[in-house]
Amino acid sequence: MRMPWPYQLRCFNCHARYPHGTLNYRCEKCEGLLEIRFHISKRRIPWKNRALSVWRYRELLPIDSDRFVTSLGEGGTGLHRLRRLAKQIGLKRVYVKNEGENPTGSFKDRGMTVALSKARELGKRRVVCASTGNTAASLAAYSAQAGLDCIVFVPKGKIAPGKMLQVVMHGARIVEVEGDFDQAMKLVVDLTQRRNSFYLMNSLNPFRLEGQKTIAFEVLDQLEKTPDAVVLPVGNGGNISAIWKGFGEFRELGVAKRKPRMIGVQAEKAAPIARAVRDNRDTIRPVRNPQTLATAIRIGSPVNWTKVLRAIKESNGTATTVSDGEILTAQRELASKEGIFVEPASAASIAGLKKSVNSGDVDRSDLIVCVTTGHGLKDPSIVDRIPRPKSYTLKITDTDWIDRLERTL
Ligand code: AN7
Repeated sequence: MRMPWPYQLRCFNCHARYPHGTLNYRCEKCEGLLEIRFHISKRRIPWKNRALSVWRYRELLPIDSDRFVTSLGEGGTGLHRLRRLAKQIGLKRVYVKNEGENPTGSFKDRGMTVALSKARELGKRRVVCASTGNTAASLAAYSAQAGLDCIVFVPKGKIAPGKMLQVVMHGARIVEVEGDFDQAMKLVVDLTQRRNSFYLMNSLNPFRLEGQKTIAFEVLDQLEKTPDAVVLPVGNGGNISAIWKGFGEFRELGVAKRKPRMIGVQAEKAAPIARAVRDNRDTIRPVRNPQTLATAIRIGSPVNWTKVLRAIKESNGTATTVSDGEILTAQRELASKEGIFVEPASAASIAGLKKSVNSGDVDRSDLIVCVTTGHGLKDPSIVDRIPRPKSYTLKITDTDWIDRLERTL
């Protein structure tokens, strides 16, 4: 495979530059977030004949040698056109980029394949993250393949059962923090700052975001045009920032002529980004003790907030909030009207889209892509929160059961 195009590590805030192998997660001068900057070349695009996947875009991924690549076949997820639900919402062209189709059932796999390959390139043996569940599940799987020590910090009792099962099954070491995600995140940042041997795999690690930007590349390649808006759930804000970066790079390359508006969706009681956007502030106020049944996005102090606010502003986008009830309704509608089963955090994108139509942030003629970030089977606990459908008991001695069944339909 070909080598990547030249790239640099740069401060998102003050633009200070750092060597590739830096062990910092923030700028030494101003504490800003770091990002990867490619020198994008307008040469012929080398990936046209490769299958849709994260590694299709090899030249735009910051991995120096293929020797260390760890992959489970991530990316290449479906872009599904909604018909019945789109009509109900009153829109003509709505697509779902269904990231639940990734190997561990969430978009995190895109970032993990790249960041874990980087960790191996840097000679790291021990990887660590704080997580509301999906990052931990993904990191555990990729670490298993690579044979690295994996330690995950999770808020005790606050992650979905399916995600916990994945972490256990893949053999990660689990630290259950008696607190929420934001507190777990602080502990992990502290740990990785004090001990260089622990490599941080949260989205503060800019290599993660490089994998996740391929969502934008794939959407452009699948649609063959630029959507008017991309709607997705926001927790720590890594994904919305990464996708925005991806659209920017394809624009620079000349593959796309335009860029979409980015619309972030948060749960009402865990909405520091949406509040800042609503109040037109350029900083966030962390939410203490955030609450939502969408545990994946139960985050009050998003580490990537500077990148998120810039993505929303530059794209002329916005952010909105949805209630837990609206999330559950959207989850069931997507499953029962379109055959797509996503976890509650992901359904927030659909709930947020409805809100945006009603508020006029989205036009009825717009071409929309909702990113559904994780699979519905991740969180079976939801079964207790939805009305059970009627079920029938059948005695096998009944002779007229077919007639009786027909009468109930
Ligand atoms: C399904 O796993 O933060 O805004 O620790 O699992 O990039 O944080 C998960 C986040 C959306 C929010 N949808 O993405 C974690 C974690 C699902 C998620 C998000 C998450 P970011």
